Amino acid sequence: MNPLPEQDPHLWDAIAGEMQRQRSGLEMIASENYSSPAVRAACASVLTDKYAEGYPGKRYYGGCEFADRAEDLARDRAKQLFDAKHVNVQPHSGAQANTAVYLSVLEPGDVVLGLDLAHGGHLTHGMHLNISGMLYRFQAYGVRPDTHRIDLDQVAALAREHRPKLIVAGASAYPREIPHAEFAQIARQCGAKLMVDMAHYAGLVAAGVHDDPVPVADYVTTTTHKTLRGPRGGMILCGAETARDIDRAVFPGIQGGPLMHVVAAKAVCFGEALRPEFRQYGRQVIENAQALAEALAAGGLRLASGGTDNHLVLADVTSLGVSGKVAEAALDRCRITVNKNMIPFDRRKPLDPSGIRIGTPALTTRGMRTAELRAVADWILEVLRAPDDERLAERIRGQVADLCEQFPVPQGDLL
Ligand code: DSN
Repeated sequence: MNPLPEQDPHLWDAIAGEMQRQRSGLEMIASENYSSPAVRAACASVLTDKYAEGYPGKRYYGGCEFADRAEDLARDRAKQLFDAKHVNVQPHSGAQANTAVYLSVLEPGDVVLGLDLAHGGHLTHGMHLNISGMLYRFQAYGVRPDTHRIDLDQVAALAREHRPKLIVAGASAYPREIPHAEFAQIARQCGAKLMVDMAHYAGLVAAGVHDDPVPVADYVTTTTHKTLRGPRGGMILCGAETARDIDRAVFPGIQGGPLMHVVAAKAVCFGEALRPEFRQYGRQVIENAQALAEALAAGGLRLASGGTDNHLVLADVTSLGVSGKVAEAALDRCRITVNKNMIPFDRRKPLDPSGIRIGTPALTTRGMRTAELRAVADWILEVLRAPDDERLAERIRGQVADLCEQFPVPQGDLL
């Protein structure tokens, strides 16, 4: 029985409101998804009560036999899923995973290459207000102005000039496949290690529909809650020779006790991703994103790189006369959730940029396919052409509600 409505009605209002928001709106934030009832059951389990500092078989607390079992399941399944030699499933988040790799490989002041935040990078790839940018000397590479694809010539030139100790590949808002092998070659040529942050597309890698960084990268970091569709958290994959250093960097380097309920939920997530139907899910995420991209482009939206080969589309909404901030708010009123986003070479500012980022992982989890994504693209275009039209918004809200009813979220009876 759920004790919250009676015991803590104020908090329960917030949770129930979020549940209703998820059910009745179209979640199109590219980094979000709907976890399964089984993932959430593990998250809500008694493992939240357990201290298990250390690793299976080597803990600093007694009573860890069941925590060990859960963590072993998570590690073994992740190794199988990604064919990795070593896995650390304890990072609380993707940011922690990245920070642990930096701690293990770098000394303060070392030079690192990372994708410019304004070109789709992530704040943990050297943003000046993030610990990565404070401790290490990141040099930013970008995308090419003509293709909006990563400028590998620039990466190679920066590598020759700065001799980085680490090259970071991976992105937060990049609609194309990351060229892992090319990054690995550049890293080898300049004697750098390669870290790939596949947080956004880990589920696509697991599904076999995105180039796999594990065979070529020294370190692969990820979150588990985006395309991978698990609980909110992080993970590091690496070779046997760096396993000990990575484990030490996570604990005791940057974290104390692992969140064992989340580790257990990661085990559930990896088990789900190992099933054959997850491969179909990954394929559909990409097909849906491509259908969305084609329909948006046909309606006059300029797309970064002209389209997508992954789970997201980056659209320049100024081509329809609105800013990213206005677009996000207008779509929100219609219960279509996206986020404003810088586009490459944006002349506007991060808090009111020229673009929006739109993703298909969550809608695909609801079972939507290309026909539904084309319909959603048409609604997005209608709203962006008339962001203040309240009668239009009312109609779109109705259409969104009908679609949501047709494709319920997998929330089950759990919270
Ligand atoms: N905040 C995540 C995203 O939306 O891409 C990355 O950590």
